[in-house]
Amino acid sequence: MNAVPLADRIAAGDPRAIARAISIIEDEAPGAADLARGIFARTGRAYLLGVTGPPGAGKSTLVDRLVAELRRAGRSIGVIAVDPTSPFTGGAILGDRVRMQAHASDPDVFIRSMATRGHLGGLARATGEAALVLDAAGKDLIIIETVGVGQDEVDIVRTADISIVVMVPGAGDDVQALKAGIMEIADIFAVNKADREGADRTVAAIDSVLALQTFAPGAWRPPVVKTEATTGRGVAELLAEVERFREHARPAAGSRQRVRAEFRLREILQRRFMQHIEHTVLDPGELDGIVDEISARRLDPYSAADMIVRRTLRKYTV
Ligand SMILES: Nc1nc2c(ncn2[C@@H]2O[C@H](COP(=O)(O)OP(=O)(O)O)[C@@H](O)[C@H]2O)c(=O)[nH]1
Ligand SMILES: [Mg+2]
Repeated sequence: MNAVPLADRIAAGDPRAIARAISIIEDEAPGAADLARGIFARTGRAYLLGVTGPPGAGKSTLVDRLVAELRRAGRSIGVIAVDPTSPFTGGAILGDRVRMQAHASDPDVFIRSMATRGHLGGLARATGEAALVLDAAGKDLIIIETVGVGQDEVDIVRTADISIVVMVPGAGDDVQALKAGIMEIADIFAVNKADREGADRTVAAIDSVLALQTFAPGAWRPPVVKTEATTGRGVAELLAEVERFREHARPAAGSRQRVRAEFRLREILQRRFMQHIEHTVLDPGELDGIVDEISARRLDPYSAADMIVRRTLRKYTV
């Protein structure tokens, strides 16, 4: 037992306390909710930057460059790398650690990899709460790297203050593919590996998709920036666009905070209600039985849900 409460050690920026707090939240260990409650009042200052894109696009390399630039500007940084591999297979997580080692001895940079599997309450929740910990620890900027595929990842990025979508030459030159995917969430496009053949074509393809959209007067039109993460070319331009967006979105910053607040509340409520229904309203194992009935087509899920809601309400009416 440590004499100083964990929340206070987090507030002091103690890296070991931060690491421990994130583990508690990630594992949904006892005390996770109390911890989140304890630090919440100290959050709300950090700027959340989402970096998303296909595996191998150079996101981690780019994040590493962004961190270096931002450190030069004196900002303290937290990085959450959401990795597609499990922590047991190592691979990409180890890769991220090694790549980020340049910052390993810098107390103002905290880097954490998170696995995409094994979060009972969902990856978006775990990531959001890890970001809260880093926010409470006083990090100015929190970068969240995700692979832009699943709904979880899209949810993560949607709750960030800004989203950079990383593309590479060749991939996504097909306009349809661009339209279908994560285009809608991009505040800035980075065409990384600009040293490769076809970068201008990719920029043009993204521009042509943007040209199909109508932007209200004064609305933000996502810029497309060419980067070369391995050499650092274009990274200063990318950061300049981040700053420009931040200024542009400043009047709406409250509404982004609100989106995040609503997302969080709805998520917690859903979880709480489900837990309540499973543990208090239904008998042990009853949910499984209902699922069996539905899967055997003897019961439809709508009637089943109605029945469960009615039973829940009945419990509280005399
Ligand atoms: N040629 C070239 N390679 C790059 C560039 N950026 C990253 N890479 C390489 O692409 C590979 C994947 O990079 P990584 O950052 O792990 O991609 P992530 O999966 O998106 O995080 C690595 O071998 C990087 O060295 C770039 O701008 N140009
Ligand atoms: Mg990566």
